[in-house]
Amino acid sequence: MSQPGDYDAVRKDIVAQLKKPDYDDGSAGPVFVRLAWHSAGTYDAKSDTGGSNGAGMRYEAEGGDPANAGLQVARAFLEPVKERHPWITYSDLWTLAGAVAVKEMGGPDVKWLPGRTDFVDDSKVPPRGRLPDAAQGADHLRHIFYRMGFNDQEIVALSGAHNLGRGHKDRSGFDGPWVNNPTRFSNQYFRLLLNLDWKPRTLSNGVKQFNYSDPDAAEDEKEEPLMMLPTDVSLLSDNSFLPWVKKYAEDKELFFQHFADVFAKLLELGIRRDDKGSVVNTDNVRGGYVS
Ligand code: HIF
Repeated sequence: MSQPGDYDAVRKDIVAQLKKPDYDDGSAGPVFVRLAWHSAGTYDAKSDTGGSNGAGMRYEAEGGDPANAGLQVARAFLEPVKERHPWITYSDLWTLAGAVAVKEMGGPDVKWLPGRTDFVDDSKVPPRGRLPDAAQGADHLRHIFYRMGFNDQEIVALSGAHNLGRGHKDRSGFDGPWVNNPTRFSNQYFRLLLNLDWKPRTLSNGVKQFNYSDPDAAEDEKEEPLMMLPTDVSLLSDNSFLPWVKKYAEDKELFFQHFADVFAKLLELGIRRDDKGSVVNTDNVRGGYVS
């Protein structure tokens, strides 16, 4: 049990939880990043609802959303950290785990601030349907991410997180990693998106994605194909998105800077702070705090 406010102790324990030799590609990092993003990505700027404040995924209404399939694994991996530091809220823990995972996998420092509170019941959980549908295209991406308050450059910078992890047939129905080393943060996603010959594929479950297999690999050395979602590929055929894909493919430093900024912005959606950094809008947490 650490002192309340000792976020460095929490960070350390999150790092310890990342190593998972028997899970996926050996790291819980990617699924932590997805947990952090899905907790924040329900934000709607107009109604000022949703976002990471509240940790609504603890409730069936949000946690059971098919868009969140698989994230119970990430939440379970973080449970021992919560047990060791019971003073931290789930909403802080899940967002911090995303920032720590990006850094540990070789990515930039994502600025993270504490102070989120957890809903005491499910009455404030945002409606389902706010997270993106990977089967769609550029218009849909704008619809979803403009709603949160992002612009086109930010949408592309965020997209670089698909350098991490993989699609799982038993979660989203998509299958495979985006890059060869899916636990290392880099700008490889953009380089592969631009440079490989992505072929449409319909999987046995009917899901449509894009695949790439090395045509020169010998039959017995064939690696698992790489994949792109329809939303990823849509970045290539959009005049406003494409220039950013090219910039980030060429300039890893620029991508890292922009990603750090935009991921930090994502984790802060819907959270208002005073000039000391304390969260002031706990009023949307009916009944006060749970931690
Ligand atoms: Fe993902 N994303 N995401 N995503 N995502 C999946 C997996 C990850 C979208 C769909 C999917 C972002 C945007 C979008 C990560 C991080 C981010 C999967 C596969 C789908 C279908 C889930 C599974 O089967 O396990 C769509 C349509 C998005 C709009 C562009 C963010 C920018 C890229 C915001 C983001 O940070 C991560 C990490 C994973 C890998 C999870 C894993 O368990 O390995």
